[in-house]
Amino acid sequence: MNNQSLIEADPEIFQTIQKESVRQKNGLEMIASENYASLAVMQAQGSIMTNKYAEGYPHKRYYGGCEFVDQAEILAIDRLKKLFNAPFANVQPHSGSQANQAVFLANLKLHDTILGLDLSNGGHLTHGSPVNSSGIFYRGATYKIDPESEAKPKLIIAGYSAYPRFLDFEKFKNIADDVGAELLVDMAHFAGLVATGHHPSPFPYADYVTSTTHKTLRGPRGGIILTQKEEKSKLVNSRIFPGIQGGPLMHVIAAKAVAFGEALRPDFKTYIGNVILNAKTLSEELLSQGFELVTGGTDNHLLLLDLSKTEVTGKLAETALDESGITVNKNTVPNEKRSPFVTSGIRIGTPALTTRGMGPNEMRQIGKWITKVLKNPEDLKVKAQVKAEVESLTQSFPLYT
Ligand code: DSN
Repeated sequence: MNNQSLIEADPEIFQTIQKESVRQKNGLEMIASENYASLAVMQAQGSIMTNKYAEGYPHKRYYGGCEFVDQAEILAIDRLKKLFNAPFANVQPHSGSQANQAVFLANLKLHDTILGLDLSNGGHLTHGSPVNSSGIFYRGATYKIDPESEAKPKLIIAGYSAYPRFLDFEKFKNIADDVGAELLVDMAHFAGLVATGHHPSPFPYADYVTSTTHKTLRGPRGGIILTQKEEKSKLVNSRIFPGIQGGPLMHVIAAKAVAFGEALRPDFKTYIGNVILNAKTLSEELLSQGFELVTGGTDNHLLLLDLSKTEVTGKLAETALDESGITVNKNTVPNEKRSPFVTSGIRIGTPALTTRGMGPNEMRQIGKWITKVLKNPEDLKVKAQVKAEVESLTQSFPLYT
């Protein structure tokens, strides 16, 4: 058996991980869907639980030797139920995409209609986009921020990847009831806000709630499904396994349990409050510098800079900021005129920097740097200077010490 450590066994991969570690430490991570998982989460995720097959659910497995992975999965389920005050939880989805697929498989037949937020208005690929299985197996109809739709869907999805305000779940539920549709809330982006009472809860309105676990929830990469009714929970459980997945990733489930335990602690509520305060502070700074924001500000962890009236595209902004040590992603904005590869906006989030301990003072400074770079996106000197200042700031907020 090979007991060599990574540095000896595979120096090439070791080096790439080292380089990524330096990149994460020296830069400002502002992609709204990213965060820094705790050391404890990463230890669980990197543990020997990865060796175990456990198809099935706790106490009903298709393999022997599952007594300890059962304990881990039961802890994850119990903590998750407590976190969202939900009676039924599935912690096995490998990702948010698979969590959504299981809900579709539980409720839809081939070519039934899904109604989801339009991608260019901040929606998500898995909500019925024609290039995703949700739009290939089913008919993807879309609504926009101004919600007029003629579709007669079987399933309505409330959720987004780029929208800076709260969602009104009661209204969604009323519309779903009117057309006889089920309501799925995909809270991947704002799950941490819901867990801490900083965003209204999808319950009691949603029939199904899906999420990822690595964004504002700050856990390992993965997905979850919550339900309120036993028969719905049984149905989606069977759609995850054996429907679309085989063996659950027990190391990831152990890490989910750790993350849910962390999110149940009072300091997580303080953390999410600071994420929102930071997003609001950064929004105010950028508005005061003359930028436009989609919806004029934010209530959550992200903001969308609308560059459509400027010469600077989202693509150029993303590249120029990246060269200055600030990582964001280009994003379409409502009524987008440019292609999805170019776009007229950038999405900026505060979860990761808040985990690092940054606060309003740093957000104001970052707003000034973003302004400087976006006013001079081709100026190598400006970008080098901002990068040096960014690096100097990050030294005061160490990661994984
Ligand atoms: N890729 C995620 C995001 O950036 O929002 C959604 O899956």
